[in-house]
Amino acid sequence: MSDDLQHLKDETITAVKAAGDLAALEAVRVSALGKKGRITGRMKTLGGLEPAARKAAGQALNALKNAVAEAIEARKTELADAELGARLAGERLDVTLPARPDRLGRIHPISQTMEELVAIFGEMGFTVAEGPDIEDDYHNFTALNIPPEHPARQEHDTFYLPALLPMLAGGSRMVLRTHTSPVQIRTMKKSRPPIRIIVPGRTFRADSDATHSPMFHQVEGLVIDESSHMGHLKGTLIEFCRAFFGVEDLPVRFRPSYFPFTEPSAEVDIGCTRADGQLKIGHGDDWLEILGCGMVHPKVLVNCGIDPARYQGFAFGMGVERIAMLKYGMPDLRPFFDSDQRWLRHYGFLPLEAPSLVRGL
Ligand code: 2NL
Repeated sequence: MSDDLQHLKDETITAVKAAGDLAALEAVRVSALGKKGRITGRMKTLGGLEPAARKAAGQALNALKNAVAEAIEARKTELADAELGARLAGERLDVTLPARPDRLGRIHPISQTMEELVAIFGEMGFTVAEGPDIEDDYHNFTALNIPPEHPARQEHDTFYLPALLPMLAGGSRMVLRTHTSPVQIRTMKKSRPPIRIIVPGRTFRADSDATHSPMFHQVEGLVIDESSHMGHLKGTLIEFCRAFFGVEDLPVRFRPSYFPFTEPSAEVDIGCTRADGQLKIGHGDDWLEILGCGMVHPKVLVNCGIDPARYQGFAFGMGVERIAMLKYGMPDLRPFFDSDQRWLRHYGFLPLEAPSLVRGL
């Protein structure tokens, strides 16, 4: 190789090695091998040479061209590797860092309370049943022995759906369920006793003030077998109240009441004190109503195809918002469904601090 060519090679390869990034390397490539590049320029002069000289010069130039192209490829790989390395270093994540406490979400008090109810009744042998929010008039009212003229059926208490598909409900309009009882009706219709279920879920009534939300939650329970009686009802609900409020000797009282779907019926109160505007659950001279219950009415059993001469049982129902407010000292119902982050941070539960049956409620 001529000194001249050697010089061109050294210069070009030095420039290739000095290129600091892919753009600089491309500039070097164009200046050497591009249309107007120095090596390309030399190639163009070959035509004017004698055949013998042309062959030798051609081989030398080709070797030079290949050496430069090879050096460019090698440098390109080096630069790409370095670029990737720098990006990876910049994007490094420490997955072992603890979560930021201010970014943690919260479990909504309704979810938390429902889980507590499921845990307590689950320990007692109940399973969970669910059903649709939209019901027909029969499952929400008629099967439950609620008469046609009952005030709950009135337009201003119940959300009726537009009569778009009357054939689906046998001519009557569909409703947003006003309680979770239709799920018990459906369960009794489709299964044989013994039945032991609780039914947590969303319910709807056309009511809105400081203590009523048009959408709220209930948990109802149902036991049907050949021998469960009022004594079992009382034992189950006393045990439930004591587990839920975490007071071992909590006073519990059964007060006669009326529901169309149970006979006899009772309301359940727990002992409390109201001293200087402060409510304290547990003991004292006052009572607080927390749920309703009774022996399932024979007419309801018949409506569900269950023989009341052979089977009997009890049912109960409670409002989830109400018992959550009592247990966790929440003064107002309205923020439950405002999705206000400050309220949720204050009253919501962290997964690991949430009370559970396993660790003692
Ligand atoms: C309350 C009272 C109650 C029931 C719900 C029920 C369901 C069927 C048959 C018989 Cl399918 N009873 N449920 C019984 C008594 C009371 O709820 O105050 N709820 C918030």
